[in-house]
Amino acid sequence: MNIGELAKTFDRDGYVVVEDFFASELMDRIDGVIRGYYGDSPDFWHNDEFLEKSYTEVVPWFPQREGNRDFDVIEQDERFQALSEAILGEGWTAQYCMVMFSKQGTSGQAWHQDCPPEDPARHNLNRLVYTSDIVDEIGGQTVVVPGSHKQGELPAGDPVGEFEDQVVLRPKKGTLVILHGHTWHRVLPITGPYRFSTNFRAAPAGTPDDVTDVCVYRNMRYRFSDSSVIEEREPR
Ligand SMILES: O=C(O)CCC(=O)C(=O)O
Ligand SMILES: [Fe+2]
Repeated sequence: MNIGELAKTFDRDGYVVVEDFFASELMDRIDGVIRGYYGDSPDFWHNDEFLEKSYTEVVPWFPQREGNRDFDVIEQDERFQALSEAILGEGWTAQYCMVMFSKQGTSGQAWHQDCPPEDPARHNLNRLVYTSDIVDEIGGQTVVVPGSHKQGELPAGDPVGEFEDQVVLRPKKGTLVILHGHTWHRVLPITGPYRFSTNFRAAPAGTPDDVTDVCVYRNMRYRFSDSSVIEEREPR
């Protein structure tokens, strides 16, 4: 692994994919912990307006907030930390670990930016770990637009339409995907039984903890802290 090269790719594309970053046995163990937590049919916590407008159907879990220590070994991996530092710079901080679960027949996630892009320096970093293969038979592929972290606001328009230059990622078990919060991204619908990813969010020095409170979609800006649509967006 050449950390300098990976950081350069990240800076150019707004994301970088590293296959086989985590050992298969570790992934199997974490995968089991997550499946055990969700069981068969987790409940949704978002209100209906969010589900209806956002085309985003995920059930989040913050294991470390509940005292679960199974995920610490990933967070503490030295290569993981070194790559994070190369991308975020000195003084970066880990925010939280969040598992995002989607069940069969749900729409995945619409196009979004995790936080508003007006200040290019103010952003979160997604460090996404996949504990089992994302395959076309199950769906839930992660889609990104390369370089869009430097192109400002996600254009208003069809929340789940296609971009010409989009790239579909199919991360395998053990793959690490590092994704800039301003990069335009989405998750395709889930056709198989379920799909999840585990996100170790981090941020550059000085980033407020609530940097991802407002999410930018193609049809709205949504604020999670009070479950409200703070801006409706129309294509020009
Ligand atoms: O689960 C994924 O592959 C992407 C999730 C996502 O949008 C995020 O972590 O901000
Ligand atoms: Fe996201």
